[in-house]
Amino acid sequence: MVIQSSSPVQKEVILINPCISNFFLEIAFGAKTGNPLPHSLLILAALTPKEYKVQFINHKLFWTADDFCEGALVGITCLTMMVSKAYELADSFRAAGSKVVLGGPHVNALPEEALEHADSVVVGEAESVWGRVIDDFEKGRLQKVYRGEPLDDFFSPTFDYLMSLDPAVLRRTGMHIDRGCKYNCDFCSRVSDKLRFIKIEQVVELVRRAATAPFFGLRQPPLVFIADNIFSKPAYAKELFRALAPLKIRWGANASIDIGFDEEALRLAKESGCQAFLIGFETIHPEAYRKTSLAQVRSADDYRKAIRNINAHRIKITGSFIIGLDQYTHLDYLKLLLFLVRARLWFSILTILTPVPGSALFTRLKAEGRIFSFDWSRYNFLNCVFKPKNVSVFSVYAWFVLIRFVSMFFSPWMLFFMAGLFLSQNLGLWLGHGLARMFR
Ligand code: B12
Repeated sequence: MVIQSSSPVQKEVILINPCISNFFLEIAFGAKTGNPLPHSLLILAALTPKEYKVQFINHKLFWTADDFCEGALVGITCLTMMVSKAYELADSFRAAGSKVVLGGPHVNALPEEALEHADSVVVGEAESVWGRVIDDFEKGRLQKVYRGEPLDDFFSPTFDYLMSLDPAVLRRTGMHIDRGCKYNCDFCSRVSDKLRFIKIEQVVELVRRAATAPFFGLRQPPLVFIADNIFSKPAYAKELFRALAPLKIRWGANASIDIGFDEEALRLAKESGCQAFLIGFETIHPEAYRKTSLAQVRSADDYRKAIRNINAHRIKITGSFIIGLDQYTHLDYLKLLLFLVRARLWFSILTILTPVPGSALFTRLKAEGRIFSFDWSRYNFLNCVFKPKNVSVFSVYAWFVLIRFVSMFFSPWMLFFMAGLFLSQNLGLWLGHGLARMFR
């Protein structure tokens, strides 16, 4: 997708979210997530001076030599699974005579590697440094590394820009509400852990605006809150739910399992239009993570209690589980399979443990000599790139396929949802792409 904003002046910033290095996965992930424009790029656009023409390029599959222009400032956001493609694009833009700046979780973890393909890298959050990057670009003195600080009020500088966007774009990209996380799971690699929230009045204004987007005369689909965990700070979450209630929207968000034990939070969430939570259960051994090991959660049975409580408020649950954790033996995989069969989840997500650079897991497994592939294009959560502790790599794949396949039949919405999404999005995507190319 390419979105262009019109401006008479020719100074240009090109902001790119690359596609996944594997073509088939790109199509599958696109069908699953709809490839929303990442907030990082919206933020960079918001912080770019008005006289610049800003062009977004999101998951563009096919590139021609004409796409690589000279004289522009090119910013590319990098997740690990996309970084090989990002480096390829960066090399081509630099060869054509543009300047390239890389940022995002992968670059944050491995800036030296990224610098082999870029003029500059931004380590950390961009809000405090993007203005300086632009200024240095104009003066022809780009530095190698810019270190961004996590600002307390990280959101106000981008608020007006977001409010000026087409409500349909706002709705599709989701509502960003927090930064950081109160947990510190070893497999996670966010850029900053410092927990901060957007002012509730700002969230409400954005939601109001997004709610005005037309949706083919139909009722709008639920709005997604882009949060690591909407229940990071229960007091904030409850205040937000109260403020959302009068807006009569429907919404969904990531949440942690502790919300399942807070009756007031569940009631307020439902009254404010909550339809579903995505909960990272990760493992049937709750003691493995602070996020899942609570006074109320000592075993997989306690998970079931939380699931029942949430379902009792007519809120659906998508449960996310990881295959390949060190604690798992064959018996545990069997228990996980049985858990998913009995859990009555609306939808379940299963991924293979992946030690992304920047995570504590990456540092530990690397030090233990257990990572056998550093080919980042394989870091897509469907490959096992390390030697598991108690079972073989083959067993990890075998359990992954078996559990995924069997659990699918016990979560009927999963079949329905996947088929619907796959058909509608891919037809739309391919038709749109074809038409766009024909009329170019
Ligand atoms: C929301 C989210 C999603 C949403 C995306 C929605 C959207 N509109 O973007 C959805 C659900 C689609 C999603 C999917 C996936 N996600 Co996700 N997601 C997140 C989450 C929770 C927040 C991301 C976000 O918007 N943060 C806010 C933005 C503003 O922060 P940021 O991206 O870090 O950007 C800042 C800086 O990094 C920097 N920056 C970033 N890019 C650039 C570029 C330049 C040029 C510059 C100068 C600066 C810069 O400036 C920004 C502003 O300060 C993060 C966790 C986290 N907190 O980061 C995981 C996270 C990004 N996701 C992750 C993963 C693994 C995935 C999936 C692969 C999961 C899966 N198995 O399906 C898929 C990928 C699908 C795809 N095609 O992209 C990992 C990435 C790890 C890695 N190193 O690659 C993260 C970090 C979580 C984790 N477990 O570690 N995700």
